[in-house]
Amino acid sequence: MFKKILIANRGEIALRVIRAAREMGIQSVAVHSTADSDAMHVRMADEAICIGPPSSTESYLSIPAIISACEITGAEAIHPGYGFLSENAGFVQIVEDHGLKFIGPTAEHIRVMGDKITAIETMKKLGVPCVPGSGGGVGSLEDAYRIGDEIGYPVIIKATAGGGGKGMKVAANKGEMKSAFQTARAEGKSNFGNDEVYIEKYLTTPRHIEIQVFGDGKGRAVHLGERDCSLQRRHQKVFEEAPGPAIDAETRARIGKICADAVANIDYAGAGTIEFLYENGEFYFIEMNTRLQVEHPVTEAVFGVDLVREQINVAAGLPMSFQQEDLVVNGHAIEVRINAEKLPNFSPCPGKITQYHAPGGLGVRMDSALYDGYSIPPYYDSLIGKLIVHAPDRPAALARLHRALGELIVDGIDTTTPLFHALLAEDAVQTGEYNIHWLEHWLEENV
Ligand code: MV4
Repeated sequence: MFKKILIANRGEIALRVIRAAREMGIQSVAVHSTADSDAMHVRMADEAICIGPPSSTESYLSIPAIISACEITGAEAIHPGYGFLSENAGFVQIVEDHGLKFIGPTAEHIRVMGDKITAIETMKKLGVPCVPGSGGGVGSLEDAYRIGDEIGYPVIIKATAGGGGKGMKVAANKGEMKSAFQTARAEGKSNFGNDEVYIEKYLTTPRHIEIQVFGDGKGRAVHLGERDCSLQRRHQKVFEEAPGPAIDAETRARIGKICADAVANIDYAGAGTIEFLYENGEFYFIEMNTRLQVEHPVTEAVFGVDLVREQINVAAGLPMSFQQEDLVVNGHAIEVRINAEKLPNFSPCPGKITQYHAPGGLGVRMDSALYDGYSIPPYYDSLIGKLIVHAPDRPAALARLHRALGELIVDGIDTTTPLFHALLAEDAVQTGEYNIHWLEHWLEENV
């Protein structure tokens, strides 16, 4: 096992990794920008090292600075958290070239899944159900029209390098194809330096269901069920739950086995998430994330596992601590993302926290790097906390979420907390009868 690992991240996820490391007897090294000298991850780690100025590109994204920090401190492995360098195949290659271990999948797996066309090709070959569509890249408008006729409208044109909703355009009919195709290409080019696009049948009212998978890198893999993350605003998740309200045990076992077998087949190592759209009882693969996700705690809660401990174990060459038969859903978990944002526009709201009180009690977990008197810097993501509740069933989890939100105090700035109080009063949230468009429509009418 490693003696010392470096965490190439900040905020709550850095604390999450430091905590797992400490329980495993592993020393932790925090890295930070000059804007984060007073950040909690710097205080909580065994060692901390400044790697650059506030701008992420010159600090948390600076590969030379992070590799140097490993060399200076003697850290043997790097946990990337989520965001930043977590899905950067070039970074993984450099880490390994320096004799260090990346706590995550191989550079090759990250590269294949990072390009959506190669991800779909790979998953299709592995027997994972995909959206009807072009399969490969579509290079000309003529080909786009031909595929539109074949699969039928509406269709969606997606940039292979896309993300966050950029480089994605719907064509409701033939007449909209030209502009949608050209815009998707142009957005791919300008946002990601890649104008390759593909086409899929546009699913009008799906849910976003993602399957958590975990592999040992040696041909063994398991699934840890699904998360329903349909409640999103502008492609940012705000409320996530496990199990999915629309998924029963048989469905979970069936799609879960498909996903676990797929990643076992490619010797996938560590945590991964296979994203699907789910409509009329059918799953349609859309993309795979090769990182630990923000919402991983709801899966940890219902399966009673520590995914970060498992990631570190597997990176060190040890086996996973569970087999598929050990993994049984227990109860229901919900996560809400507390962002430093001001409603109604969700505008970033950094500033000084004059008072912070985390909720507690049975079945409540608050993952946050906040403390009384902390000043949230304006340079980074607005996520300041994740409130996760776990209870025997969904109604009890909703009640517990209501109770825990009532205990949360974050004074001095605006947060998304009022949104969750309002959402909990909605029938659709209480019944779980929502899809990927529900929140956007609700916000238009209510916020
Ligand atoms: C789709 C889709 C409908 N049909 N693909 C949005 C982001 C990207 N990750 C995939 N996205 C979508 N792909 C087909 N064939 C609808 C969306 C979509 C969406 C997906 C998940 C959660 C929220 C969403 C909001 C708008 C559109």
